[in-house]
Amino acid sequence: MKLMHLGDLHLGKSLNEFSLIEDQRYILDQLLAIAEEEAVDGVMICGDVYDRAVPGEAAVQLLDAFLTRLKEAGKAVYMISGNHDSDERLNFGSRIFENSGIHIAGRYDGELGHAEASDGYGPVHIWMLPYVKASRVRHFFPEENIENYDDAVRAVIRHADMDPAGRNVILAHQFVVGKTEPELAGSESAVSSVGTVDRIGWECFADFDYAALGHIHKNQAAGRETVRYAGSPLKYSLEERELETDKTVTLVELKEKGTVEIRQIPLKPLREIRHLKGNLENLIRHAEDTQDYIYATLTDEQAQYDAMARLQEFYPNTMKLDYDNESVRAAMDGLPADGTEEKSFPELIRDFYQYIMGTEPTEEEMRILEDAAREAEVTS
Ligand SMILES: [Mn+2]
Repeated sequence: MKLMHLGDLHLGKSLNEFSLIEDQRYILDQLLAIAEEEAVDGVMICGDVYDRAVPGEAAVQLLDAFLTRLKEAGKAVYMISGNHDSDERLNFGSRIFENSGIHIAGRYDGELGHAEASDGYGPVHIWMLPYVKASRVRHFFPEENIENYDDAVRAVIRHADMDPAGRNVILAHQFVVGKTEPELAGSESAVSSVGTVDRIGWECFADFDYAALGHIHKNQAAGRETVRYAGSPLKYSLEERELETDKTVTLVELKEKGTVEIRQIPLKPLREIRHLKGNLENLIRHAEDTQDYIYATLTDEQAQYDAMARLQEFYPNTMKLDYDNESVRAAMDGLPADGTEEKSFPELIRDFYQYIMGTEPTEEEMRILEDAAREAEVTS
C-alpha cells in the first residue's frame, strides 16, 4: 500500500499581503502528477488544510478541485483538521463523501475516526485524529485523568478499538516531540514556544506502523523514522528561505506488517523566495527578469525615496524591504540581550509589557495575563 503524506497546505494563505493561490494551485498540480506517476493508493492530508477557519472562495475552489481530481484518479483521501481549520466546516459533507472514498475527520466526537484499505498483505487500518485540545477530550472521558495533551491523545487511542497486531496508520495534527524538540520552519504561527502542556511524546504512537503528522512545517521525523511530519509543500515564511532546504513530499509504502519504506520526492515551486542585499542602484542595475518573491535588504546609509515602488518595477514580487546600515545596527544594539529561552512565561510577559508600555505591569495586570495564559492552555 502506497500512501502520499501531506500536511499544512494552508490553502488561501498570503505572505506579506501577496496571495499564494497561484503557487498553491501549481504545487497541488505537481502533487497530483506525482500521485499518478507513483501510483499511490491514497493521499493523507494532515491538517491545516486551510489557512483560516473561514477560508476564502479561491481556497475552497482549490480544495474542491484537488479532491475531485484525486477521486477521478481513483485515489482514496484521508483528511483531518488542523488548528487553523474550523473543525465544523471541514467536517461538512463528510458522511456523504465517505462513499466516494474521501474520508474526513474534522471534529473529534469521542471516537477516533477510522477507515480501512487493503492490499495483497491484507487490511490497513487508517485512524484519523483531528486536531484536539485536552479540554475537548476530557469532556468525553470524565473518568480519565487528563491533565495535558499527551494524556488526551493517549486516552483517545486507548478508547479506539485498535488491534496492534494488524497494520495501523494514524493521522494527527499535534505538537509531537521526538527525542529532541522538532525543528521549526518559521511559519508555524500558532506553535507556542513557551507552553509545554500542548506537547505530546512520540511514544503515544508506539503501536502504529506509521504516524502521519501535520503542524510543524519542516519535513522531519519525531523519535523514529515512521513518526513523521510532512512539512508544508511550500515555503510559508521569508525566514524559511534561509533553511535553504527544498521542499519534498513524503511517500510511505507499507508492505507486510513491520515493513515500512519512506521516500522523499522533491517539489519545485512556481516562484522561489529569495533574499537580495545591496544598495538600491546596484540591485536595480543587476535586475534579471524574475517572478520570484524578493526580500530586499538595502545597504544604503540614507533611506531611499520610494524604494519599494522602484524595486517592484524590476522585481514585481518584492515582498519586504529593510535596511542594514550604520543607523540600523546602532538601534539594534539598544535592544535587551537575548536569553528568552531560559525565561519563564511571567518573565517573558513582563519583558514584553515593559517593551511595549515602557513601564512594569501592576500585580493586578500580571494576574489577569497569567489567568489568560492558563485559559489558553499556554501554561498549566
Ligand atoms: Mn500549519
